[in-house]
Amino acid sequence: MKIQGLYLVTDRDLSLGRPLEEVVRQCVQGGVSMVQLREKDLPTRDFINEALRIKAVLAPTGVPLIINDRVDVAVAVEADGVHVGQEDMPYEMARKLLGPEAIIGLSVENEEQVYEAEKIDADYLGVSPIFETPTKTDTRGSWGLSGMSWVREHSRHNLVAIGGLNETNIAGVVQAGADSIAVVSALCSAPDPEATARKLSAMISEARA
Ligand code: TZP
Ligand code: MG
Repeated sequence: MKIQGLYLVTDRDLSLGRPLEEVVRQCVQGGVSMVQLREKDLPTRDFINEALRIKAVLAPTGVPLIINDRVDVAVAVEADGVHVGQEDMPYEMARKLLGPEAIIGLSVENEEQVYEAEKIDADYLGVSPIFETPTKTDTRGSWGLSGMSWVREHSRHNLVAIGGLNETNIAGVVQAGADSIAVVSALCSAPDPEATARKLSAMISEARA
């Protein structure tokens, strides 16, 4: 499966008090092609209920719902896939639980992890972080544009760039080899998420052309 375009990763706390369903709906209206529900401290029951609400928003649009970290939640709500980090459930186990059709993404934070990921059939790698970002501070270093190009040269996978991305820099990241651009704050905190999604999507298409 080809992964491309603009990828929304949610953050309720950065959504300016608006219901997450509303932000997601507007972003999809503006052209987001994938949505990852990312909740770091919701109780499981609340996470599941929220996932079901977001799933209902996405169902008529065909935009896939990806669950961050929690393979159990992805199975429970029959999400389209899961995004796992290097300390989450190993790819092979997640694949076994979710089945051959699920979209499974894996974060890579250094060169060794990129080489390691050549052995698995992940649907995409999350190249993380491209730039340092206040949205996620437990990172060790950042890839930068030269790192993005390095990953493109050494990986056979679809590449989703994440971290500090917005309208000022996404064209360069696409030109450096990203198939898809994932953003949290640039969309969740946008005064008009639909207009911003439309603008960022167009920038990605133009940079690829
Ligand atoms: N993983 C790596 S950086 C990041 C995640 C979830 C946060 C990106 O947030 P923002 O606001 O798009 O910089
Ligand atoms: Mg994780």
